[in-house]
Amino acid sequence: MLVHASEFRLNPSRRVVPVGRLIVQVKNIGEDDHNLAIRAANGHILRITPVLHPGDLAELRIRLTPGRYWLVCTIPEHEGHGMVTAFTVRKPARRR
Ligand SMILES: [Cu+2]
Repeated sequence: MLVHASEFRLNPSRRVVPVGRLIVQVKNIGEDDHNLAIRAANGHILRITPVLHPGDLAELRIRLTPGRYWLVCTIPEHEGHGMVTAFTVRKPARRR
């Protein structure tokens, strides 16, 4: 999954991903500093990048169980300005 971060939104390339290992690449395409965290439904931050300056790239790697998760920028007030979006981790379809 690739995520573009800018003022003030997070734009992920996918909103549904299969269960298992997930690699999230994030690029700050904006003009302010941002970061990217993966947040679970219980509010826990599972992974977080360092602060990304304009043009910076970072990568998060994680194994996730099925469910709903959030991508969020944790820089003060950025989430409230719109830098949060959900994605879903889904079990693979059963083979026939
Ligand atoms: Cu931000």
